Amino acid sequence: MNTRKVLLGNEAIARGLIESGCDVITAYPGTPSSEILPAAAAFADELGTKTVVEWGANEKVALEVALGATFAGKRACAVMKQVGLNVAMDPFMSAAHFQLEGGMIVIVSDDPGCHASQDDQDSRGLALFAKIPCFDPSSAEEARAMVFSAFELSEKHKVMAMLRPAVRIDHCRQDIEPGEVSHASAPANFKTRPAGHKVVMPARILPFLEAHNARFEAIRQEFETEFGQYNFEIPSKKPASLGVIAGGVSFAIVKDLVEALGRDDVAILKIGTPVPLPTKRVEDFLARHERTLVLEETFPVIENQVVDRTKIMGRWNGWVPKEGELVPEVIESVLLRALGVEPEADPALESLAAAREKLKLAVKKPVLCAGCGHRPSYFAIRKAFPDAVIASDIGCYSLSIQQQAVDTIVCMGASITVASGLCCAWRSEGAEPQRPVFATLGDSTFFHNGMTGLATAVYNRHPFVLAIMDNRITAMTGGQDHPGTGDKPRRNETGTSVDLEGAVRGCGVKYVKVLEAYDVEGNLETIREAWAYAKEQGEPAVLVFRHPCVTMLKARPEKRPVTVDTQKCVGCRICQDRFGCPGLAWDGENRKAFIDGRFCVDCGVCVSACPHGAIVRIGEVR
Ligand SMILES: Cc1ncc(C[n+]2csc(CCOP(=O)(O)OP(=O)(O)O)c2C)c(N)n1
Repeated sequence: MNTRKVLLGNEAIARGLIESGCDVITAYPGTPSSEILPAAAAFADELGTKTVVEWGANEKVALEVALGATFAGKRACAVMKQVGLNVAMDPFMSAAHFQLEGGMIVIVSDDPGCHASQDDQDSRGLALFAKIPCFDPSSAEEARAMVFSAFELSEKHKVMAMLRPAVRIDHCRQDIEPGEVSHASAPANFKTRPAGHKVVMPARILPFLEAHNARFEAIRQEFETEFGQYNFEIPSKKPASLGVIAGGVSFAIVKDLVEALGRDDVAILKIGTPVPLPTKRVEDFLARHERTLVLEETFPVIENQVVDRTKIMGRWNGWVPKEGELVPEVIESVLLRALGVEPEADPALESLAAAREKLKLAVKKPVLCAGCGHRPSYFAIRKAFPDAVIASDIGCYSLSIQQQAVDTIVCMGASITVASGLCCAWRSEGAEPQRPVFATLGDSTFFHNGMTGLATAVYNRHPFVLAIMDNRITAMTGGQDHPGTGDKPRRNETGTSVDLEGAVRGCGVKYVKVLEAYDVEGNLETIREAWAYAKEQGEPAVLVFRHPCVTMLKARPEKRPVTVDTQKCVGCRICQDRFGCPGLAWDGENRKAFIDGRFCVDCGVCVSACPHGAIVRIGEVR
């Protein structure tokens, strides 16, 4: 019987984690890595392992929990997206220097092309910075195999290893032969070692550094030999006129292209372990080719580890674009130019562009779902204070930028601290804020990195209103649980839900009120009251706008169907520009709004969006 399964790249990685006997898997969600932890929980349930699978409140927490497990000799793994590694950077650097007892992998998913991220940073560069080995898969199957190798290498050298899949590997699908669990760690045992073994202290660091550098060089050798299976050459059939060195999905793309173009004169060196670079193999390849194109995403990590780059055509001399994803079209054009062929315009792409032009297709802006509780929350804040500065954060609610209700976004948790900074700006002139200051963030983001900022704001007496948009889930990344929900990824396991309002009060906030997010009119007074309190008392006030995420509702919500009274609609577009629900469409010919039944979910909230009373309920609440 054929037992192969088609798995998502992230599922293949998860399968590798369970099969390789990883004992503790922790993560904080973030595209493109989010599916790894839930898939690991599902495989652990299916195979009946005792694997601990847990979400951390943020990536620093996740990495430290995994590290703690390795201190007791267990195999552990922490999973995150690339910007999550910035949050975990502090323990990441410490962990890199330890002589670990158990195997440890950190899986960091990169997002070249910024499909769902604020930047396209290359985590391989941070592996190089920390001097830890990095595996860069070019397929889902290889990513799964690399999990085993990363644990073996980690245990051999007592070093943390990185697996760095990029988005196209995380989200590709490939058929894979699943295996059984093939490794068991020794029973948990914290060995009290002579001081310094698991303690980073300045006095102990120098010998750590020496040992760390030595093992990095030893691993470089092993990437040429024992662990060298991920680095191999596909020789050209004819004498090569061009060499290509490629890593990650760029290898898979260029390999297919060279075959499809029938170029027998191109040799390819695949690099699956870019850090530390197996320099002998690379230099040997460079010596045998007059010119070599280097394809990697997104930072020149391979390129920069080569001392003599004179034969390299890469980012350093402009052959490869410095930004943007290396999608097949880009690689094809770079490859052809490197071969001295001027790429021809693709007729299919040209006719697509012409069709787009002809149809005058409007660019669809990303919007909140119909019925989302974030929309009326922002609408109410803007209605109460049209001149408020609203420092926002990263989550679904950042889409309220379409409602002209988002003034700043920096990174997770920064809404609160930016609001603090605004208060400090006015305070530096001896004045109180000259405009109402609001910070807005979601429940998951509050637990991720909001609490420390809030405690700081209370301590320093910063007068702003924090609105927590509590939809009881981490929605933007696909609906993961967090400390506020209390649910856990493994079947039959329950956690404890951390009380959000209690956490807010624990940070020292005295003014905390919970609002039903849908009740726009009813909330206006409380919003005004909260700002008055913050200003008068000189301290933060907190409003929790609560409404469960509509895409994850467990109960059927009440239906409150509405229609637009065309007699009353004056065409002011406030419902379009300030409320912006997909269920509220615009009739350009008659310059009136109308309800688009294809998208409307009958939540009835838009009744509050029209200042002219043109959106009206029809029939009874169902
Ligand atoms: C450091 C970091 N980790 C993870 C992410 C991915 N991410 C984007 S928004 C978000 C949280 C969203 O949840 P919440 O704050 O509850 O808002 P919601 O989307 O549910 O409205 C996450 C985890 C990120 N952008 N940055």
